Amino acid sequence: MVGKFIVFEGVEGCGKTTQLQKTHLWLQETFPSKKIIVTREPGATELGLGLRQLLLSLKNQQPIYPAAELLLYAADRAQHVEEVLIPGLAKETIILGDRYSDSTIAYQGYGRGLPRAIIDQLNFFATNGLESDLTIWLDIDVELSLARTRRRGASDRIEQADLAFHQRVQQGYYQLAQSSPHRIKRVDASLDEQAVQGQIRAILQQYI
Ligand code: T5A
Repeated sequence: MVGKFIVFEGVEGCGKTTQLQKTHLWLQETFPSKKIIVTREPGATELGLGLRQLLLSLKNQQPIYPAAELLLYAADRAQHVEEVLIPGLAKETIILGDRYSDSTIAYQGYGRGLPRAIIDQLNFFATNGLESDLTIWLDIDVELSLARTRRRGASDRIEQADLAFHQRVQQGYYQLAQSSPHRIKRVDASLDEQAVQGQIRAILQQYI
């Protein structure tokens, strides 16, 4: 098997991080000789960690305007692609990513209402055309997923956006999955952790 880039996407609290960790362990057991790494956006590089702090912290007194937010996510992605993804894939690594370019379409496009043509251009510029090989979309009702994040404790800047924003983001994922059915596979993320993991393994078993 050559290097593969598998991304987990979805609204806040859909369970990506939980499922990514379980998938990582399972793939390590299944392919013991294969290098498998986990990465995320924003914040996979040193530069990205600084950008993540700027983007998500509630300490900033000034609002971050949508265009600035878009450019900061693009900067994080450009660094991530060069520093982590391209070298990893060249070494035939399986890379499990927590969010990638579809997040920008869903959040800054559908959520903030920024033009899709600009987002597509910026995504292409930041990634040099590198797409995920497979994206697993954890589909869940937004009110249920936000309730999960609230149970976990303090919210970050984007989690605190209003319900209508998160519903637009969810609509964005739905549209993306409709338009790219070969690359984006849906799982029902409202089920318990084991059941969600079962769906993911079934997809990966077919894929790998
Ligand atoms: N963003 C990101 C953009 O706006 N544009 C972009 O281009 C990019 C890349 C990233 C933020 O940046 C935005 C999106 C985000 O707002 P983040 O901290 O990485 O910030 O936020 P999330 O990616 O949303 O991560 P979360 O940790 O909030 O959510 P996860 O990873 O989806 O969920 P997880 O696994 O941490 O689970 C949340 C809670 O639910 C429980 C877990 O135990 C946990 O408490 N849980 C379940 N409970 C019941 N049943 C299940 N099946 C459960 N699975 C998990």
